Amino acid sequence: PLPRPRRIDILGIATASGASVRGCGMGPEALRVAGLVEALIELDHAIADHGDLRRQHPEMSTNPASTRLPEERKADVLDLAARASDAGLDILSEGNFPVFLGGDHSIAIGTVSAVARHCATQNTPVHVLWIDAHADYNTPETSPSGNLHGMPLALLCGEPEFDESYKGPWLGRIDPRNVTIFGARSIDREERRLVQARGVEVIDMRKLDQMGVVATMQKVIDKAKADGAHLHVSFDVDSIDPAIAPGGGTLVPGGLTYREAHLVMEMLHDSGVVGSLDVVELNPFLDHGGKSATLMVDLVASLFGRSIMGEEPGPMEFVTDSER
Ligand code: B3U
Ligand code: MN
Ligand code: MN
Repeated sequence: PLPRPRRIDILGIATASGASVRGCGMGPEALRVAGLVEALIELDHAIADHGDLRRQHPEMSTNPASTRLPEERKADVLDLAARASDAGLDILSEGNFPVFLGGDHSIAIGTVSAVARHCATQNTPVHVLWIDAHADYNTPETSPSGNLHGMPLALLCGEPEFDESYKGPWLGRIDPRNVTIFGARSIDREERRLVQARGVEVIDMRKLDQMGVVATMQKVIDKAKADGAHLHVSFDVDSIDPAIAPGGGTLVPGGLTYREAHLVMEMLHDSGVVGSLDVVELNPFLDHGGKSATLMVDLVASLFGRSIMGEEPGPMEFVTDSER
């Protein structure tokens, strides 16, 4: 089972600046209202909630549609990424398990950067499991929308099309060959060319239909274990089928079922290789009565040891990256 972290530290990054649909800035609060902290306490975990990072000033737009252009939002994304990176690094340095609540998926620029900076001090490789309907591997050149939530992986993997203006402790911190995208079913043409060229592992929905969760996830877990890696899980709510998770701004039909998603989390728990988690793209404004938020809380609980037969939680082991 997942070696028990000293403490699970929750940090919200309340922003939609990486997206063109607004509302996922309310994600952290919706996850709290849906009982995230209570669910983890019920599993006997120690919890600290650090509250939310957010922009200092209310959202303003100069364009008539009252939606700010991607270029106007970029500074917010990178500012929050820098703050999330530092806050995440503090949490990891103390030996705690960060759970980052988005926010759109651009928050992963900061969160994964925190993990990479921490693991560099421990000589531990970082593997990333990106559970998502999308690949989020566009560059400013290939992006059809200009939205940064469609680009975090490409930035973290050091695609050369990100110029000086994107510099920070995230550029090129991740080896694309240590990234697995899981649940994909909407990848742009140029984006597909890039992930293939860089050796990113893509377990798309077709592969999942054919091979199932167990075989595909076991490969991800075995690879991380063989490498002695810290596995960062970045969970985009839109990976799940819109019928059971309608609370997202960029829904794509044909997603993970309820049981598939839980099995992923249960296997990750049992593997003991996960060291950090993002929960992103939950849009409470579009959700149906908290349905998606509640599902996400239940999935996080599965990752942290909730099981149907309710086996006793393991001993409160303290694991650090140097001990992996
Ligand atoms: N690939 C498209 C759409 C998209 C990616 N991630 C989300 N949507 N959430 C893009 O804009 O890059
Ligand atoms: Mn995403
Ligand atoms: Mn997505």
